[in-house]
Amino acid sequence: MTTGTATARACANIALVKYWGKRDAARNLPAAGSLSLTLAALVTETTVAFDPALAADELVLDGSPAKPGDASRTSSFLDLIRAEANITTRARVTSTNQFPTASGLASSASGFAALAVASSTAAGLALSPRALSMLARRGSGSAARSLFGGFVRMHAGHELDGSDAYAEPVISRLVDRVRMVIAIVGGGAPKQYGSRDAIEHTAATSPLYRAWLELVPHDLAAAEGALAAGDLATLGTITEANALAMHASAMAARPAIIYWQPATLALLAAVRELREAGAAAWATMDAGPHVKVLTSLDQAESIATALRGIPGVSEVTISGPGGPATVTG
Ligand code: 2P0
Repeated sequence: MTTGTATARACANIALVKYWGKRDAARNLPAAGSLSLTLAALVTETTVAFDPALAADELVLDGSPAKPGDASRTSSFLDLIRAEANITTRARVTSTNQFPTASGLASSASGFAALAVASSTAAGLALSPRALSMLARRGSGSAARSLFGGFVRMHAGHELDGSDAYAEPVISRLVDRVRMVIAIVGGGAPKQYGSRDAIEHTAATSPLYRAWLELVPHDLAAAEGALAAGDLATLGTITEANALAMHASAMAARPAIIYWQPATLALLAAVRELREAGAAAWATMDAGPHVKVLTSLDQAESIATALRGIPGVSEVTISGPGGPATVTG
Protein backbone atom coordinates (compact mmCIF):
# COMPACT_ATOMS: atom_id res chain seq x y z
CA MET A 1 0.00 0.00 0.00
CA THR A 2 1.45 3.34 -1.03
CA THR A 3 0.97 6.55 0.92
CA GLY A 4 3.77 8.63 -0.59
CA THR A 5 3.52 12.35 -1.17
CA ALA A 6 5.81 14.56 -3.26
CA THR A 7 5.81 18.07 -4.71
CA ALA A 8 7.60 19.09 -7.90
CA ARG A 9 7.99 22.26 -9.92
CA ALA A 10 8.56 22.52 -13.66
CA CYS A 11 8.88 25.40 -16.11
CA ALA A 12 6.95 25.56 -19.37
CA ASN A 13 8.91 25.78 -22.61
CA ILE A 14 8.39 27.55 -25.91
CA ALA A 15 9.40 25.69 -29.04
CA LEU A 16 11.78 27.41 -31.46
CA VAL A 17 11.26 24.53 -33.91
CA LYS A 18 7.69 23.34 -33.33
CA TYR A 19 6.14 19.96 -32.63
CA TRP A 20 2.99 19.71 -34.78
CA GLY A 21 2.28 16.12 -35.83
CA LYS A 22 2.29 12.59 -34.42
CA ARG A 23 3.50 9.26 -35.74
CA ASP A 24 1.47 7.36 -33.12
CA ALA A 25 -1.40 8.98 -31.23
CA ALA A 26 -1.86 6.14 -28.71
CA ARG A 27 1.75 6.31 -27.47
CA ASN A 28 1.89 10.06 -28.18
CA LEU A 29 4.95 9.76 -30.43
CA PRO A 30 5.97 12.86 -32.41
CA ALA A 31 6.23 12.67 -36.21
CA ALA A 32 9.28 14.95 -36.14
CA GLY A 33 11.75 16.34 -33.62
CA SER A 34 11.50 19.76 -31.98
CA LEU A 35 13.68 22.28 -30.16
CA SER A 36 12.67 24.53 -27.27
CA LEU A 37 13.71 27.02 -24.63
CA THR A 38 12.57 26.36 -21.07
CA LEU A 39 11.29 29.55 -19.42
CA ALA A 40 11.82 30.60 -15.80
CA ALA A 41 8.70 32.84 -15.73
CA LEU A 42 6.21 30.05 -16.57
CA VAL A 43 6.10 27.73 -13.58
CA THR A 44 3.77 24.91 -12.49
CA GLU A 45 3.92 23.41 -9.01
CA THR A 46 2.21 20.05 -8.42
CA THR A 47 1.72 17.90 -5.33
CA VAL A 48 0.76 14.22 -5.63
CA ALA A 49 -0.43 12.33 -2.55
CA PHE A 50 -1.23 8.63 -2.90
CA ASP A 51 -3.97 7.86 -0.36
CA PRO A 52 -5.48 4.39 0.21
CA ALA A 53 -8.68 6.05 1.48
CA LEU A 54 -9.45 7.47 -1.99
CA ALA A 55 -11.87 5.59 -4.27
CA ALA A 56 -10.84 7.69 -7.30
CA ASP A 57 -8.09 10.13 -8.28
CA GLU A 58 -8.78 13.78 -7.48
CA LEU A 59 -7.40 16.80 -9.32
CA VAL A 60 -7.50 20.38 -8.06
CA LEU A 61 -6.23 22.78 -10.72
CA ASP A 62 -5.51 26.39 -9.77
CA GLY A 63 -7.62 26.08 -6.62
CA SER A 64 -10.76 24.51 -8.17
CA PRO A 65 -11.85 20.93 -8.95
CA ALA A 66 -10.66 20.18 -12.49
CA LYS A 67 -12.95 19.70 -15.49
CA PRO A 68 -13.72 16.01 -16.28
CA GLY A 69 -11.43 16.01 -19.37
CA ASP A 70 -8.40 17.30 -17.45
CA ALA A 71 -9.14 14.94 -14.55
CA SER A 72 -9.36 11.86 -16.80
CA ARG A 73 -6.14 12.80 -18.67
CA THR A 74 -4.37 13.10 -15.31
CA SER A 75 -5.84 9.79 -14.13
CA SER A 76 -4.68 8.04 -17.33
CA PHE A 77 -1.19 9.38 -16.69
CA LEU A 78 -1.29 8.16 -13.07
CA ASP A 79 -2.28 4.71 -14.41
CA LEU A 80 1.11 4.60 -16.20
CA ILE A 81 2.86 5.41 -12.90
CA ARG A 82 0.79 2.82 -11.02
CA ALA A 83 1.62 0.16 -13.62
CA GLU A 84 5.34 0.99 -13.38
CA ALA A 85 5.29 0.98 -9.53
CA ASN A 86 2.95 -2.03 -9.31
CA ILE A 87 0.44 -0.24 -7.09
CA THR A 88 -3.31 0.47 -7.29
CA THR A 89 -3.60 3.37 -4.80
CA ARG A 90 -5.48 6.47 -6.02
CA ALA A 91 -4.00 9.93 -5.65
CA ARG A 92 -4.93 13.50 -4.80
CA VAL A 93 -3.23 15.91 -7.23
CA THR A 94 -3.02 19.64 -6.56
CA SER A 95 -1.55 21.71 -9.37
CA THR A 96 -1.03 25.44 -9.66
CA ASN A 97 0.07 27.33 -12.76
CA GLN A 98 1.71 30.67 -12.12
CA PHE A 99 0.44 31.90 -15.53
CA PRO A 100 -2.83 31.64 -17.59
CA THR A 101 -3.83 27.97 -18.04
CA ALA A 102 -4.62 26.43 -21.47
CA SER A 103 -4.34 29.60 -23.53
CA GLY A 104 -1.33 28.75 -25.68
CA LEU A 105 1.24 29.30 -22.94
CA ALA A 106 2.28 25.65 -22.75
CA SER A 107 0.65 24.82 -19.41
CA SER A 108 0.38 21.16 -20.49
CA ALA A 109 4.18 21.07 -20.87
CA SER A 110 5.00 22.30 -17.36
CA GLY A 111 1.91 20.54 -15.96
CA PHE A 112 2.76 17.04 -17.14
CA ALA A 113 6.49 17.50 -16.43
CA ALA A 114 5.70 18.47 -12.81
CA LEU A 115 3.15 15.63 -12.59
CA ALA A 116 5.69 13.09 -13.93
CA VAL A 117 8.33 14.11 -11.36
CA ALA A 118 5.92 14.43 -8.39
CA SER A 119 3.95 11.24 -9.08
CA SER A 120 6.98 9.04 -9.81
CA THR A 121 8.69 10.29 -6.64
CA ALA A 122 5.53 9.83 -4.55
CA ALA A 123 5.20 6.26 -5.92
CA GLY A 124 8.78 5.48 -4.89
CA LEU A 125 10.12 5.15 -8.46
CA ALA A 126 13.69 6.28 -9.14
CA LEU A 127 13.69 7.09 -12.87
CA SER A 128 16.48 8.56 -14.98
CA PRO A 129 15.91 11.97 -16.61
CA ARG A 130 15.49 10.19 -19.96
CA ALA A 131 12.89 7.75 -18.57
CA LEU A 132 11.05 10.67 -16.94
CA SER A 133 11.10 12.54 -20.25
CA MET A 134 9.53 9.56 -22.06
CA LEU A 135 6.93 9.23 -19.31
CA ALA A 136 6.07 12.96 -19.43
CA ARG A 137 5.70 12.61 -23.24
CA ARG A 138 2.84 10.15 -22.68
CA GLY A 139 1.01 12.96 -20.85
CA SER A 140 1.84 15.68 -23.40
CA GLY A 141 4.44 15.75 -26.15
CA SER A 142 5.87 19.13 -25.18
CA ALA A 143 6.14 18.01 -21.52
CA ALA A 144 9.04 15.71 -22.46
CA ARG A 145 11.07 18.90 -23.10
CA SER A 146 10.11 20.59 -19.80
CA LEU A 147 12.08 18.01 -17.79
CA PHE A 148 15.22 19.93 -18.75
CA GLY A 149 16.46 23.50 -18.45
CA GLY A 150 17.73 25.88 -21.12
CA PHE A 151 17.67 24.73 -24.75
CA VAL A 152 16.17 21.28 -25.24
CA ARG A 153 15.99 18.91 -28.22
CA MET A 154 13.18 16.36 -28.59
CA HIS A 155 13.94 13.30 -30.72
CA ALA A 156 11.14 11.88 -32.84
CA GLY A 157 12.73 8.42 -32.73
CA HIS A 158 11.88 5.46 -34.96
CA GLU A 159 11.02 2.67 -32.54
CA LEU A 160 7.39 1.58 -32.43
CA ASP A 161 7.47 1.39 -28.61
CA GLY A 162 8.72 5.00 -28.33
CA SER A 163 11.92 3.99 -26.53
CA ASP A 164 13.94 6.50 -28.60
CA ALA A 165 11.43 9.39 -28.40
CA TYR A 166 12.83 11.51 -25.57
CA ALA A 167 14.22 14.98 -24.96
CA GLU A 168 17.67 16.06 -23.82
CA PRO A 169 19.39 19.37 -23.11
CA VAL A 170 21.43 21.13 -25.81
CA ILE A 171 24.45 23.02 -24.50
CA SER A 172 24.96 26.47 -26.03
CA ARG A 173 26.63 29.63 -24.79
CA LEU A 174 23.54 31.48 -26.08
CA VAL A 175 21.68 30.37 -22.94
CA ASP A 176 23.30 33.24 -20.99
CA ARG A 177 22.29 35.80 -23.65
CA VAL A 178 18.72 34.96 -24.65
CA ARG A 179 15.47 36.28 -23.27
CA MET A 180 11.86 35.70 -24.30
CA VAL A 181 9.41 38.62 -24.24
CA ILE A 182 5.91 37.20 -23.82
CA ALA A 183 3.06 39.40 -25.09
CA ILE A 184 -0.35 38.17 -23.92
CA VAL A 185 -3.21 38.86 -26.33
CA GLY A 186 -6.84 38.91 -25.22
CA GLY A 187 -6.29 38.55 -21.48
CA GLY A 188 -5.27 34.87 -21.51
CA ALA A 189 -8.71 33.48 -22.39
CA PRO A 190 -8.88 29.69 -22.95
CA LYS A 191 -7.96 28.76 -26.51
CA GLN A 192 -10.55 27.85 -29.12
CA TYR A 193 -8.96 24.63 -30.37
CA GLY A 194 -6.91 22.39 -28.08
CA SER A 195 -3.58 21.56 -29.69
CA ARG A 196 -4.18 17.80 -29.50
CA ASP A 197 -7.31 17.98 -31.71
CA ALA A 198 -5.78 20.68 -33.90
CA ILE A 199 -2.70 18.57 -34.62
CA GLU A 200 -4.91 15.63 -35.63
CA HIS A 201 -7.15 17.83 -37.78
CA THR A 202 -4.15 19.40 -39.53
CA ALA A 203 -2.63 15.97 -40.27
CA ALA A 204 -5.96 14.68 -41.59
CA THR A 205 -7.01 17.60 -43.79
CA SER A 206 -4.23 20.13 -44.47
CA PRO A 207 -2.63 19.92 -47.94
CA LEU A 208 0.44 21.61 -46.37
CA TYR A 209 0.98 19.04 -43.62
CA ARG A 210 3.44 16.88 -45.63
CA ALA A 211 5.48 19.93 -46.59
CA TRP A 212 5.55 21.02 -42.95
CA LEU A 213 6.89 17.62 -41.84
CA GLU A 214 9.54 17.69 -44.57
CA LEU A 215 10.69 21.13 -43.44
CA VAL A 216 11.21 20.33 -39.74
CA PRO A 217 14.45 18.27 -39.98
CA HIS A 218 16.07 21.05 -42.02
CA ASP A 219 15.06 23.73 -39.49
CA LEU A 220 16.24 21.52 -36.63
CA ALA A 221 19.67 21.00 -38.18
CA ALA A 222 20.06 24.72 -38.91
CA ALA A 223 18.88 25.71 -35.41
CA GLU A 224 21.26 23.26 -33.76
CA GLY A 225 24.07 24.65 -35.91
CA ALA A 226 23.18 28.17 -34.75
CA LEU A 227 23.18 27.03 -31.11
CA ALA A 228 26.59 25.42 -31.53
CA ALA A 229 27.96 28.59 -33.17
CA GLY A 230 26.34 30.95 -30.63
CA ASP A 231 24.55 32.70 -33.53
CA LEU A 232 21.39 34.34 -32.17
CA ALA A 233 20.40 36.01 -35.47
CA THR A 234 20.34 32.69 -37.32
CA LEU A 235 18.48 30.98 -34.48
CA GLY A 236 15.93 33.81 -34.43
CA THR A 237 15.41 33.76 -38.20
CA ILE A 238 14.69 30.00 -38.11
CA THR A 239 12.43 30.41 -35.06
CA GLU A 240 10.13 32.95 -36.73
CA ALA A 241 10.04 31.18 -40.09
CA ASN A 242 9.31 27.82 -38.47
CA ALA A 243 6.40 29.20 -36.41
CA LEU A 244 4.88 30.79 -39.52
CA ALA A 245 5.18 27.49 -41.39
CA MET A 246 3.45 25.61 -38.57
CA HIS A 247 0.60 28.12 -38.53
CA ALA A 248 0.38 28.01 -42.34
CA SER A 249 -0.15 24.24 -42.18
CA ALA A 250 -2.89 24.70 -39.57
CA MET A 251 -4.55 27.56 -41.47
CA ALA A 252 -4.67 25.39 -44.59
CA ALA A 253 -6.60 22.67 -42.72
CA ARG A 254 -10.24 22.28 -43.82
CA PRO A 255 -11.97 23.88 -41.97
CA ALA A 256 -9.15 26.23 -41.04
CA ILE A 257 -7.49 26.48 -37.65
CA ILE A 258 -6.62 30.11 -37.02
CA TYR A 259 -5.18 31.00 -33.62
CA TRP A 260 -4.34 34.60 -34.44
CA GLN A 261 -6.25 37.69 -33.41
CA PRO A 262 -5.77 41.23 -34.78
CA ALA A 263 -3.29 42.01 -31.98
CA THR A 264 -1.24 38.96 -33.01
CA LEU A 265 -0.71 40.50 -36.46
CA ALA A 266 0.01 43.91 -34.92
CA LEU A 267 2.69 42.29 -32.76
CA LEU A 268 4.19 40.47 -35.76
CA ALA A 269 4.39 43.78 -37.65
CA ALA A 270 5.95 45.53 -34.63
CA VAL A 271 8.61 42.82 -34.31
CA ARG A 272 9.43 43.13 -38.02
CA GLU A 273 9.76 46.93 -37.66
CA LEU A 274 11.97 46.60 -34.59
CA ARG A 275 14.17 44.21 -36.53
CA GLU A 276 14.36 46.54 -39.52
CA ALA A 277 15.53 49.24 -37.08
CA GLY A 278 18.37 46.95 -36.01
CA ALA A 279 16.91 45.15 -32.98
CA ALA A 280 17.46 41.46 -32.20
CA ALA A 281 13.80 40.33 -32.17
CA TRP A 282 12.12 37.27 -33.69
CA ALA A 283 8.52 36.18 -33.08
CA THR A 284 6.99 32.79 -32.40
CA MET A 285 3.36 31.75 -31.74
CA ASP A 286 1.85 28.52 -30.43
CA ALA A 287 -1.70 27.18 -30.16
CA GLY A 288 -3.05 30.57 -29.11
CA PRO A 289 -2.96 34.27 -30.05
CA HIS A 290 0.03 35.28 -27.90
CA VAL A 291 3.38 36.28 -29.36
CA LYS A 292 6.69 35.37 -27.77
CA VAL A 293 9.72 37.30 -28.95
CA LEU A 294 13.17 35.76 -28.86
CA THR A 295 15.69 38.48 -28.08
CA SER A 296 18.87 39.21 -26.17
CA LEU A 297 19.34 40.12 -22.50
CA ASP A 298 20.40 43.70 -23.30
CA GLN A 299 17.41 44.42 -25.60
CA ALA A 300 14.59 42.66 -23.73
CA GLU A 301 13.44 45.75 -21.77
CA SER A 302 13.24 48.05 -24.80
CA ILE A 303 11.36 45.42 -26.83
CA ALA A 304 8.90 44.84 -23.98
CA THR A 305 8.31 48.60 -23.77
CA ALA A 306 7.65 48.81 -27.52
CA LEU A 307 5.09 45.96 -27.38
CA ARG A 308 3.22 47.21 -24.27
CA GLY A 309 1.50 50.04 -26.13
CA ILE A 310 -0.10 47.84 -28.82
CA PRO A 311 -3.94 47.71 -28.64
CA GLY A 312 -5.19 44.27 -27.60
CA VAL A 313 -1.99 43.38 -25.76
CA SER A 314 -2.95 42.89 -22.12
CA GLU A 315 0.35 41.98 -20.52
CA VAL A 316 4.03 41.78 -21.45
CA THR A 317 6.48 39.70 -19.40
CA ILE A 318 10.19 39.07 -19.85
CA SER A 319 11.52 35.59 -19.11
CA GLY A 320 15.01 34.20 -18.90
CA PRO A 321 15.83 30.51 -19.44
CA GLY A 322 14.43 28.19 -16.75
CA GLY A 323 16.05 25.23 -15.03
CA PRO A 324 15.10 21.54 -15.00
CA ALA A 325 12.02 20.08 -13.30
CA THR A 326 12.81 19.36 -9.64
CA VAL A 327 11.35 17.79 -6.53
CA THR A 328 10.69 20.56 -4.01
CA GLY A 329 9.08 18.68 -1.16
C1 2P0 B 1 5.28 22.90 -29.40
N1 2P0 B 1 2.82 22.79 -29.38
O1 2P0 B 1 6.26 22.39 -29.98
C2 2P0 B 1 3.98 22.93 -30.17
C3 2P0 B 1 3.80 24.18 -30.93
C4 2P0 B 1 1.82 23.75 -29.70
C5 2P0 B 1 2.35 24.54 -30.82
O2 2P0 B 1 3.57 21.01 -28.32
O3 2P0 B 1 -1.09 16.22 -27.86
O4 2P0 B 1 0.02 19.95 -25.79
O5 2P0 B 1 -0.33 16.76 -25.55
O6 2P0 B 1 1.29 15.87 -27.23
O7 2P0 B 1 2.34 19.00 -26.24
C6 2P0 B 1 1.38 21.58 -27.91
O8 2P0 B 1 1.10 20.26 -28.02
O9 2P0 B 1 0.34 18.13 -27.50
C7 2P0 B 1 2.66 21.76 -28.54
P1 2P0 B 1 0.04 16.67 -27.01
P2 2P0 B 1 1.00 19.33 -26.75
O10 2P0 B 1 5.37 23.41 -28.27
